[in-house]
Amino acid sequence: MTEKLTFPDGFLWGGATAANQCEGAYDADGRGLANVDVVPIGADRLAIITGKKKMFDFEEGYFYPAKEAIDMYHRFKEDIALFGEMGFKTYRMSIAWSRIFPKGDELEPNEAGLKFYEDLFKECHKYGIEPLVTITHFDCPMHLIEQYGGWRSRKMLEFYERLCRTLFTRYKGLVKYWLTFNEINMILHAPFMGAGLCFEEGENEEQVKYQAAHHELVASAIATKLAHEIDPENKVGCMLAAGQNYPNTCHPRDVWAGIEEDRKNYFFIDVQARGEYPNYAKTAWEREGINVEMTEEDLQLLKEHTVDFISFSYYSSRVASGDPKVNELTEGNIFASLKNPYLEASEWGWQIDPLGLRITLNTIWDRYQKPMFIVENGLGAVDTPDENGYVADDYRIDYLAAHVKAMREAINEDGVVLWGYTTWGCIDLVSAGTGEMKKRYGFIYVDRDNEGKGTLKRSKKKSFDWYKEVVATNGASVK
Ligand code: P53
Repeated sequence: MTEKLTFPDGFLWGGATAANQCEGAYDADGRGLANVDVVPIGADRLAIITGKKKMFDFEEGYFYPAKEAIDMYHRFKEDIALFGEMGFKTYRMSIAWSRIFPKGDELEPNEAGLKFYEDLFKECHKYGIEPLVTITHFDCPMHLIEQYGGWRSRKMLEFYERLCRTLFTRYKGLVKYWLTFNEINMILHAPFMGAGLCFEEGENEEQVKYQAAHHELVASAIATKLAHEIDPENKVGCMLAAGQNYPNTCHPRDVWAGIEEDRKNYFFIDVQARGEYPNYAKTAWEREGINVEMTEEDLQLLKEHTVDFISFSYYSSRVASGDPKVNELTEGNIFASLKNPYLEASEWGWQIDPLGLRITLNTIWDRYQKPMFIVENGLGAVDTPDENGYVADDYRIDYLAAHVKAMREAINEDGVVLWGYTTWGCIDLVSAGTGEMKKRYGFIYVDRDNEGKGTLKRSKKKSFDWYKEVVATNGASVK
């Protein structure tokens, strides 16, 4: 029997970006300041995004790449035309909260911000591109952080609800796919970037993080409820930074460590997809003296308003060990992982594992039986353009082709349900982890460097035509 090379009809091929990493125009048309604006490139970035060092405004001596980013705010028509040329069926992007509510706690939205996204969505539809909107991709208005402490405060439920109601009402008919929080598990790893959290000396950080996580989970349930009420056509998804943990050896204690590490991440999706806090979390909180305040009404919202689909980012698998001596060696990364001797790694040390994507798809499917959407995948690499801005990025094509095959196998051979695939940073943009421009993911090259120099000119890489063919043949061109 010959292998089936195409994807299911209507499969949503596309690309993904996030507002703060591409829009720039950080103070245009009434936009307010956000946490994602004040994270500089350089040595202090990790301490700032993890909430260990406070930076609440721009400071002398730092460069803030999000201020201008790739200026998509002013160039979205050109950029969406290029997405259209590649045949995108969907474009995943995010809303900058502080364009809509500059401080976050106003009662009335900023019309200029609403108009910007309305124009952008209409531009997508011109090319038959269905927008897939992340309501919050790491961003939180600075005023909400200074005034209320970000997601540690229950007040956030009210502000987030107002944001969602405004978006669902205004964009009814223009948008039907929504994600509530980008990489919701990032709150554990980069709490300032993920949820506007900073810690005080001597504070129980785990307690603060899980209380904030509870607020986000309830906010996500409220958003799901509202989305369905306002337009029954709406589909709402959760979003996980995924990647299976493999045991470092077949020693049972390493297998157990892998399960425990995975649970730290699936914890969020267990609540969003199944509607209840899992027992392993409740017992762990009790053991560790973590007391998360929640009401009966919260629990009912979580129960009744689970997500329609599960989306995730996948770059790499991870390796976990139950041996304390082995673990000592790996502290300090956002996502600590041991080296996998069977895998090669990117220039930034991210281990490349296409079969890991098939494993992850199957694990998530087995756990939840809800449709899935891969909303980020790709290779961050150094690109060297020729004088015309052309990059022969065969390494990126190889990475993506291998992952496309892995998901095709998961669909056609294993029977998982997958709605679509959006590659990360379909146009070069600022790296979230490092703040660099040099770490590029795009099919479209953008002339800008780590110091903010460059013309911002867009040009097509080799992968541009490659992806166009993949979309046009519904995957069959990948052999
Ligand atoms: P960058 C770490 C691990 C996994 C996903 O990341 C991550 C991160 C943060 O660095 O974030 C997602 O830009 C995120 C995007 C981000 C992308 O992965 O560090 O949703 O905003 O840009 C890639 O190479």
